[in-house]
Amino acid sequence: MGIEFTKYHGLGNDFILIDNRGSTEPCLTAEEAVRWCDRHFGIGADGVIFALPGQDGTDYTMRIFNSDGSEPEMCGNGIRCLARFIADLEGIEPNTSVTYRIRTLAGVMLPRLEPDGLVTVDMGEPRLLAAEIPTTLSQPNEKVINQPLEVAGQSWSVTCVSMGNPHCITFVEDVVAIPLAAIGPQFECHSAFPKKTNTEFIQVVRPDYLKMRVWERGAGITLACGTGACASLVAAVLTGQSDRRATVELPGGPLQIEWSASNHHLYMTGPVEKVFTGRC
Ligand code: ZDP
Repeated sequence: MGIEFTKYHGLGNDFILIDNRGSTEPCLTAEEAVRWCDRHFGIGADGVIFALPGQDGTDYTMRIFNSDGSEPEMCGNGIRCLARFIADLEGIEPNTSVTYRIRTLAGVMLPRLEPDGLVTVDMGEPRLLAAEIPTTLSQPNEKVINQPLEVAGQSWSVTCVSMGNPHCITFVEDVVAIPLAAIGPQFECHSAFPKKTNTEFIQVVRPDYLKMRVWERGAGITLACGTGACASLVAAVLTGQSDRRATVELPGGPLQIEWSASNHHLYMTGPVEKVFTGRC
């Protein structure tokens, strides 16, 4: 008995995937998801993702709980994992090219399994206005680019981008030197972010190569964050520091990110791996 699950990860950002095609509501409560994500008392993961039936012309719906039980609008690495999970459920041969239309709380996303095993996701357009992030760092209909933010007794110059979920990006000389565990929570819960925020520190190594460390809203330090990598490339382009196509190196490995100049969508390409299946 129990519920069958499969663990996948994208660059070490790990998720418990559940076949929830039989119902439009997730089969776990937020509290159960917290217990399943616990790395000592549970399965261990950065989040739980449910593959629900599609609606309004989409193939599937994605819902996700963070490891603290909060529900984010979107999840970049998670939607790559979801695409592979669905292909496995549907019995699609490995290395077949297939695109899914996935409904999320941030709109429709299009992950595509590539013949080489990588997954590319059309993440849609970034949102840049303060009201859309949301943040009070600028007037509601203005962008937040290199704005000062007081955290831990220091003034940081931050740029904010929404990929459906909120991101606050700070450019630094050396990402290794940032005391992430100490300051991450203070960015996440700063009063300037009414829905809290994901927090990325970026070191521009070259215009086509960025290094990133992340403190995720509701999950803390993770090895990778797909929406964060996309938001960070947008911030780097807006501040004149990078090309529209770059490699973003995360602790768990590299993602390829492109901000299309023609349709303004973000395209994220990276790996997915299945870890194991179990029952809980
Ligand atoms: O916005 C949030 O609350 C994030 N913690 C959601 C998860 C983001 C993720 N790491 C990603 O890859 O985009 C899954």
